[in-house]
Amino acid sequence: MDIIFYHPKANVDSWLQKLKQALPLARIRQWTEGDNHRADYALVWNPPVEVLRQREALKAVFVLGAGVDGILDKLKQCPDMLAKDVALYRLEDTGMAQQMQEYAVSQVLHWFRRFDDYQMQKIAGQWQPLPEYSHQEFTIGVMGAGVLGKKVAESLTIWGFPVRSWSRSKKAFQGITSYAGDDQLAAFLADTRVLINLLPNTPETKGILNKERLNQLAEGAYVLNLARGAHLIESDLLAALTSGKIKAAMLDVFATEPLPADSPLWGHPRIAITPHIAAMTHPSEAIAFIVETISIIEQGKEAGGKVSIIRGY
Ligand code: NDP
Ligand code: OXD
Repeated sequence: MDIIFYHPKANVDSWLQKLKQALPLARIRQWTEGDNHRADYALVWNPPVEVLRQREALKAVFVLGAGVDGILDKLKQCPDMLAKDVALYRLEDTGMAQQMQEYAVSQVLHWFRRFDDYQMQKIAGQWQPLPEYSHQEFTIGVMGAGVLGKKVAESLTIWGFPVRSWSRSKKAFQGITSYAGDDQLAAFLADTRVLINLLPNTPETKGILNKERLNQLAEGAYVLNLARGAHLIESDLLAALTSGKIKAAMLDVFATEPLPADSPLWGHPRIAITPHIAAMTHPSEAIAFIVETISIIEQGKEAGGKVSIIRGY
């Protein structure tokens, strides 16, 4: 079995070493320019078209992350990048759900216990206990109830917050109120105090966090964007922060990454920023998932993590 690997930023030697340990019988190589030899599988992140186009013997491509918007955008521009019979897989969880839970729980508790307000008071040298928030007025709304959204929503129920989710199809998760489809979006947003975005970036969800949607949230709501910068209209968020409709936001993803030095988001006192690290791909866990999936494919069975190119996630 031949496997090609391409990742523009990762430690390639370390990946190759781990892959060779996990698949000792496979021939595994890093893709380099001009390589047009056969490969059964391709493991990629943001690949140039040449990594996949007309690749002899290719059975499946593994995207080395959870989101597939990057590769699907490229496929739209170059439809011959992937032959119709080549399956596309993504990483499901592989340690990312726990990272998302840690991120979301720590930030929700930070806001709930008013540590943002106390930080402002500290800067002003003010000693002033503030009224407590109640769990009942802190409804958490998780957009996207897939592999990551479900786990994040579950981890917040434990703290006693009312938790709701929004997805395309209705869910029956214990302790979580499910809203589904465009018809129920307004009801989902109404009364949501903390909005956590874990949607995939598709033509339907692009720009979904806009003025109209932000205005439907509870007064003084909080926004946590953990999915993609393309979901959020940054200028609409800034306006909603100025009006007080939104009290604070924490953003891990941005319309342009790295976030440009002149972005007004940097200096905003009510916006916290992390550089797209909410959930990283951990090679060992990712490789375990890929090895298992290849074994299922080789047995001619259906494996999890298969992307629907038509659906866009
Ligand atoms: P999944 O594909 O498992 O879940 C996607 C969820 O979104 C599903 O519940 C789906 O509904 C819902 N959804 C999709 N389209 C719509 C729509 N039009 N309307 C309503 N709901 C919709 O994805 P993951 O949970 O694995 O990942 C989510 C995203 O998180 C990734 O696409 C990626 O962009 C982002 N991400 C960010 C990271 C970071 O470090 N910041 C790291 C990893 C991922 P249904 O269940 O009905 O299909
Ligand atoms: C991913 C990401 O999609 O890191 O995996 O954003």
